[in-house]
Amino acid sequence: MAVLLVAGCGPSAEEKAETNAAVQNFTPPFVMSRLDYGGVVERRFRRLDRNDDDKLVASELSPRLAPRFAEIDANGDGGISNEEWSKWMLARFDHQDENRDGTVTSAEREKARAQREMDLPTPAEEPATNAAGAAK
Ligand SMILES: [Ca+2]
Ligand SMILES: [Ca+2]
Repeated sequence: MAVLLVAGCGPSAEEKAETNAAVQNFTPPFVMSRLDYGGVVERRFRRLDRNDDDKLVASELSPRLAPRFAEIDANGDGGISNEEWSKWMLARFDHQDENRDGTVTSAEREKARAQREMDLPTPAEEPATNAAGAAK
C-alpha cells in the first residue's frame, strides 16, 4: 500500500496556528489528490452498498451521513446512485480544497473539521484491494 508523504514546504504562521488548534484531533499529515479521492469514494460506495444493487438506501449510510441522505439523493428517488454519490462527495472535496489546487491537505481538512464539515474519507480508510468478496 502506498503511503503519501507531505513534501517539505514549510507551513505559514497561519497554518501553524491552525495546526495548533487542531492538535487535539491530530491525524498524520497527508495530501490527497482529487484523483486518489475519486478512487476512495468509489470504493466506499462499493463497501456501503451491501446488497450490490448499485444504489445506497438510507440504512446503508453511516450514522454520520444518514441525516444528509436527502441532500445526496439529488433526484429524490429514494436511492443514492454511484453518480449522485460521487458528485456529492467531490463537491465536499472541492469545498475543502480552499486554494483550488486539486489536492486537499491535512491542514485544509482540519480547518473543514473545525467548521463542522464532514470528514472526507482517506485512502487509508478505503485501501485499494483486489481481494474479491472480502468482508461483504
Ligand atoms: Ca444498495
Ligand atoms: Ca437518486
